[in-house]
Amino acid sequence: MLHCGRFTLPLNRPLIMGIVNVTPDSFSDGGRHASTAARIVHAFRLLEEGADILDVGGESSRPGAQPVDIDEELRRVLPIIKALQGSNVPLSVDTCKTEVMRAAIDAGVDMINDINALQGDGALEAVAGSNVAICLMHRQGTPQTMQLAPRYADVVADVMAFLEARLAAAQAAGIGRERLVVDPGFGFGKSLEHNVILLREFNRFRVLGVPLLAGLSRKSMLGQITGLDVDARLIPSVAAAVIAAMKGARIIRVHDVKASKEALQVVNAIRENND
Ligand code: 9MG
Repeated sequence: MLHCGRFTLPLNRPLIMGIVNVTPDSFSDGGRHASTAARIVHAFRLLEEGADILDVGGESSRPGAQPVDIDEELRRVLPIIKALQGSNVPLSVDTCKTEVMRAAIDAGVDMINDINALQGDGALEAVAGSNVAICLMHRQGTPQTMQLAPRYADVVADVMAFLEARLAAAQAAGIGRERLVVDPGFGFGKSLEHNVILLREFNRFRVLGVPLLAGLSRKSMLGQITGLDVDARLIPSVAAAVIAAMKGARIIRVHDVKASKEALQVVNAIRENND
């Protein structure tokens, strides 16, 4: 079970987290859902397709993306969060900014997805007193620098040690384990080889004892493997989601909810209960 704001989520099958980008420069939809109204329509479509959680993000984290200021990020995400409040689905906000976390929690989100693993000033304190779930993700570097020269002594061991340390920091700040999720952060300061090893060895992260989230949807590692452009990566994305689910991921972050959901129905049918 994951305690996630207004919800207690069973994790006996992998959940689908649908991505709602509210950015003009996200790598995978290139600002296609331009207006707030269009993004809300898009979010409701993801719900119809079977998303279990929606993840709303106002700052792109693609390699090379430029940071946005707090006011702009709030201007992007808050209208979407408010519009989705009545939809009875857990809402996550994808942000590293403490002020955005606080405002989103006040607006009623159920989860914080922080690609900086609550290392920002005041971030642990901002979420500790709430009841939201938190995804702690590993990354090396920042979106501006992360793909320049990623280096690890042992990528699985290094990522594991980081996630262990962030879990300990979160718990020391008063955040119960039942609210915590971890994610090795595919594509965040990782070469193709690092990403491949992380996915191959994904099940090793289960030793951390909290639910695992995997985000592989349309990522460049899939383009490097297949030679396909970002818009043509549906099948590789679904394949990666299936692999992650088979190796123990409990939340899969995707753009293509319908296709991922159908593929995971097959995974669920053949998975053993404790797989
Ligand atoms: C915001 N964002 C982009 N990619 C992501 C991933 O792989 N995991 C998580 N938790 N967030 C992501």
